[in-house]
Amino acid sequence: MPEITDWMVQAAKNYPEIVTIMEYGQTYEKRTISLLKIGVNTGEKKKAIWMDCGIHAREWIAPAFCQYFVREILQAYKTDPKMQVMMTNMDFFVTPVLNIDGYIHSWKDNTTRLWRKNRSPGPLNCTCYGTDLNRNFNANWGTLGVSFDCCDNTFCGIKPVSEPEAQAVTYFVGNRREDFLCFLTIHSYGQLLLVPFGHPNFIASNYDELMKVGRGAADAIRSVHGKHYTVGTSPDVLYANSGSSRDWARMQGIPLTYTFELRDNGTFGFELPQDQIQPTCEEAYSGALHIITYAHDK
Ligand code: ING
Ligand code: ZN
Repeated sequence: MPEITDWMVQAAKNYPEIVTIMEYGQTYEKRTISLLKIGVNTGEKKKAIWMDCGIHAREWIAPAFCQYFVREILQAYKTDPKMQVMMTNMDFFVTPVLNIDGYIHSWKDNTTRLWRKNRSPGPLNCTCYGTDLNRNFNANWGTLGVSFDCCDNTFCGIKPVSEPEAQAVTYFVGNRREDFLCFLTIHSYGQLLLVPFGHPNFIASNYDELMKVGRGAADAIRSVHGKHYTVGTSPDVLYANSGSSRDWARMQGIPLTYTFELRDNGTFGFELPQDQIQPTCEEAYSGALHIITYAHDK
């Protein structure tokens, strides 16, 4: 994690005119949650793109992807007129690691490698640690695909947005909800592009658009290394859930909200081999760029 913090500082140093670090919250263990704001300073009010990685500790390919994504858009900014236009009209807000405490815990040793949740202690009379941050947002909280047992991996917390990491995103994004065209939250694994909503009783008003753009992104992904990504809602693709950040963001009025489930399909799962990091990032970049370009051009 100090490596990722150093990397953020370097990015801001190397591109002082377009990159700034913003601190927008604290984890349970009092670590600072920060993001990179990337865009041309026009002095005007701009539209925005959200991307967060590492809301789940063990999904190590996700923070790797956020760093790859930032490097690529910064490179593209130097030479690609389209990226220059997009960075003039929009700011990119990228959080490389949201669940910092959990991420550090998952790096500790072999027994903690598959940690998923954050690291807040359970409620009274529970000796287990951690809340599933992607069940803790204020979106049909506590209704489906969650556990109220604080020892479970999908423990949704004692109330909506009980966790400081979920609070940080809720405040930051909520305060700028009209600016955001797009909210991308990056997970692994499964090779999926999930659209709202996780609750089968609700359908997004722009479901057709979300599916159309999602399928375009899946096509873009397939064209890079031939990998197949499935597009759909959680209940259609796997199982229902509630309290996800993606559903919350859509309920805030952000039109294009997606969960990326990166490689693989379960052969290695969370322990994706090193030689797949680069190709996974390459294909996911083209998928993300498809959605972002659509959001910008619309
Ligand atoms: N998956 C996500 C999770 O929060 C999800 C998203 C939900 C996928 C429901 C499929 C079904 O569980 C991971 N891997 O975190
Ligand atoms: Zn996840």
